[in-house]
Amino acid sequence: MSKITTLSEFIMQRQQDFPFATGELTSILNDISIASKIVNRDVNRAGLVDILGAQGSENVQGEQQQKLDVMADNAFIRAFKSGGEVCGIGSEEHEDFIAFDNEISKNGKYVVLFDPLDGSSNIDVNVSIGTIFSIYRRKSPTGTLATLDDMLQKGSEQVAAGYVIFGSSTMLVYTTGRGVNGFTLDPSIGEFCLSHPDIKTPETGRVYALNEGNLNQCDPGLKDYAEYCRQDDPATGRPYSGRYIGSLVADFHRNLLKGGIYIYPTTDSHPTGRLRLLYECNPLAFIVEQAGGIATDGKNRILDIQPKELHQRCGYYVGSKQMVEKAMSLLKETEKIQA
Ligand code: AHM
Ligand code: MG
Repeated sequence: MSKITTLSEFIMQRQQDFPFATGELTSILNDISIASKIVNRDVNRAGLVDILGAQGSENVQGEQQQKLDVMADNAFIRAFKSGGEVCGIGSEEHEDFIAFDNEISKNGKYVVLFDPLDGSSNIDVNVSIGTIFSIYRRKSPTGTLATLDDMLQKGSEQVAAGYVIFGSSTMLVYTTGRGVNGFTLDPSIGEFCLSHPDIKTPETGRVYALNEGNLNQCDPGLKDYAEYCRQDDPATGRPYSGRYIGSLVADFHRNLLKGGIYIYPTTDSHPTGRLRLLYECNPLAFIVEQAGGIATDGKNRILDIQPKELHQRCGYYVGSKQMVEKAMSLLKETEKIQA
């Protein structure tokens, strides 16, 4: 049997790769791992105890919050607040960012932006859901309260990002800009164990994931791309398989491992896109690039977009390099024909 490497061991080993590392980022990643285990426990019990269903309140995007959203949000905020390395957070569940107003946190060097439980409409039907996080160095001076500017940084400034998928097993996948590694939770020992070292996403794949119900509402070039995906061409493996879970982390995770493209374009009902740049698009873009893939809003590299507001949304095309490039070229061609 080969030696098991736990997430904590791995994080410690990696800390030694950074000569001046002080261990703060390491602590944040450990806090995330603990909060993830708490959320995992609650997600697993969701069908057993009476915590299913909407809590009755709406989040800032006007969507119904599920109880588990709130629980996950609380678990992560508690972890970051008590850890002392994080001076403030932005969460998909809160209209404003939260600056931790205590002496220890004010000295924290980092901010974390996160979606505590993405795909929450899937909770009631037992479909995979996930947590997504993104860590930045603060811009404001230590010793003061975190500011909005700390939160509104380009994705290229991320120092770490990752997600936890609560699926048939629970996995934590993260990057600090030196490749992508995946850890599977072994429930019998309560540890995330290195199961997917140095993940590289295939250059191309055979899966396209988009909500085809939106095709009449979006850029006509996308219809052309969907048509391309359905065409018969054994040389390129087409027709591709359409797979859309409707749970970003799950769709992304499958494509990362197997190859594929995930698309959520701008549509008539979501003219600026549905997914949030800071909580969803940036962290997954950092991961996909580290794994050899691409993430764009249709025109710009996601990681180059300067955010203007906390809950900013954008169109999203993410996945295997060749597939995203093909989608972009068809979008451009259709644009030219229409001009
Ligand atoms: P959420 O953050 O409110 O859960 O919304 C994000 C989710 C993604 O997980 C998923 O890919 C997408 O919204 C599904 O949207 P749609 O139902 O419009 O296809
Ligand atoms: Mg979300």
